Amino acid sequence: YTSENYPEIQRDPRFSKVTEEHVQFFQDLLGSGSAVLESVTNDAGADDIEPCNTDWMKKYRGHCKLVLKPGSTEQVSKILKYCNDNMLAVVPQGGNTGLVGGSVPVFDEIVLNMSRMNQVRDFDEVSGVLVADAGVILEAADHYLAERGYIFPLDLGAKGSCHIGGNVACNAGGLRLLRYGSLHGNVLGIEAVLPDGTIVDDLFKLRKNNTGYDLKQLFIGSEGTIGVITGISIQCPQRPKAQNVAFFGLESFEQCQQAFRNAKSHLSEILSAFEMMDNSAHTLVQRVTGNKRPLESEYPFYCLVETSGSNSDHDSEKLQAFLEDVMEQGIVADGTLAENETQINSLWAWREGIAEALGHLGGVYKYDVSIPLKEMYQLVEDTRIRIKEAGLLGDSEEFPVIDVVGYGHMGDSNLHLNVSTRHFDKRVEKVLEPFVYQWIAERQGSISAEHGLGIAKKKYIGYTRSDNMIGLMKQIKKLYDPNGIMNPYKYI
Ligand code: FAD
Ligand code: S2G
Ligand code: ZN
Repeated sequence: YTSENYPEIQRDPRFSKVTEEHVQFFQDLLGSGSAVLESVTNDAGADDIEPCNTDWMKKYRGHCKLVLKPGSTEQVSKILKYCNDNMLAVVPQGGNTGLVGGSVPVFDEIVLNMSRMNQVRDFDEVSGVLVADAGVILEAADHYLAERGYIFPLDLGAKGSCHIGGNVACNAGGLRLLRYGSLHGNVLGIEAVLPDGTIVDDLFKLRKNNTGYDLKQLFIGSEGTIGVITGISIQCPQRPKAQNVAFFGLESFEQCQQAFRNAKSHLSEILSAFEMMDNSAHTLVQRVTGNKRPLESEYPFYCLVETSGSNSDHDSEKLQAFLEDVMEQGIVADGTLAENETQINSLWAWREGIAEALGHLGGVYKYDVSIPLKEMYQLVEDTRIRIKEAGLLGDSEEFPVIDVVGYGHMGDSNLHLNVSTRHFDKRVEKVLEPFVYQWIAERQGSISAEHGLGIAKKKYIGYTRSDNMIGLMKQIKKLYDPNGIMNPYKYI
């Protein structure tokens, strides 16, 4: 049978269906409590399984009948070896906040959910190296570090639910990549399990370790397709003592670029985030939250600038000079500076709350892309014209597109083009795909900046990667997962 989202995908007949005998094996291994949720022997378990079958956007829905929640790396190893020997397909799952349909089954794949492996294993207070289970929730990891004067080098709107293992599996970017860099640089070690049960024991805590191929890098961004990440060790920076946030209104994207350049030169090492949103995004957040906007008048663009440093007097001095400069030069039309932590959080909420607000309004077509900065906003304008020409912009049942919005991590040249609609509608999808991907390919951009490929972008990877590179990736996949049981139908 086929998946409703992707009728062209057929269930792979090589994969077994889960039987009562399989369920028995897993209950003997994990105990028959909450570590095994199943609706094979009776339908009663179906309700408990439902949340693992549907993604955060409620856009992708699988039909798994068995969710396994291992409590140790050993158990993961035994589970995967059994699944590999019995041709049972597996979807590794963290917090299920991924946005490309990678974390839920396409058909009846077993969900291997990491939420029970949620312990901090070790923390070195001098070096700042944290070793933790993959199932630790990002916000919990950051709270643990905050108590010790450190910060997790990643922050994103899903922090309350996503797992650090899922973050690593997606190579998530987020709101502070500009300051702390990518997980490819911060992750020092990985523990993972391959489908044949082999344990990848590479949990080093060293910043430097030049002893052979750096295989852990393969797991960062692998989206559950070559193994299950069970533990990570990560270099965590000192938590900044001083934090400031400024929120600006600007008349053009050209001025956003000038403000960014100015921020880099004035703020330099204390600049920790530079986010952009257009008025369409800002307006939809206001429509959903009902909150009063930070600035009186409306502007076509808004930027949120954050500084993080060790001395608030020094930082305020730099920030003051920056603010005066961008105001005097007329680069920004208006702005506000947070006076305290509450105002910092409320300004951030206008940026972090965009995804939530769009989800609240109905269906969203999300395009997380990297574009050379000069043209970053042009895609939003070209898409808005295309949607209008198709006659789909109307915020009504018949013309379901509410608006086309653009926001994102300007510091990383990462745009989040989101087409907000009353409901998912194939007419909208046909206008957008492959148009958006062709547009990106013509500018040597990336069709996925940080959210990964999942199932949503599997068929579009060729717009960014060459056949040669895709071929080399498939060789790696074949080497580590020869039976193809790991997160099938997705990625490459
Ligand atoms: P899941 O969603 O459960 O899984 C994601 C993928 O990783 C799947 O393919 C899954 O199979 C695989 N996986 C999960 N755990 C493991 C494991 N232990 N071993 C192997 N594979 C595994 N992303 C950004 O990059 N930047 C953002 O700014 C950002 N903001 C977001 C804001 C909101 C409100 C939301 C809902 C999402 C946002 N995201 C963002 C998406 C983000 O990538 C995911 O939320 C997160 O990184 C995935 O972690 P998770 O634990 O939820 O993984
Ligand atoms: C962000 C969240 C998901 C989206 O807010 O930075 O990564 O595209 C996004 O709304
Ligand atoms: Zn993002």
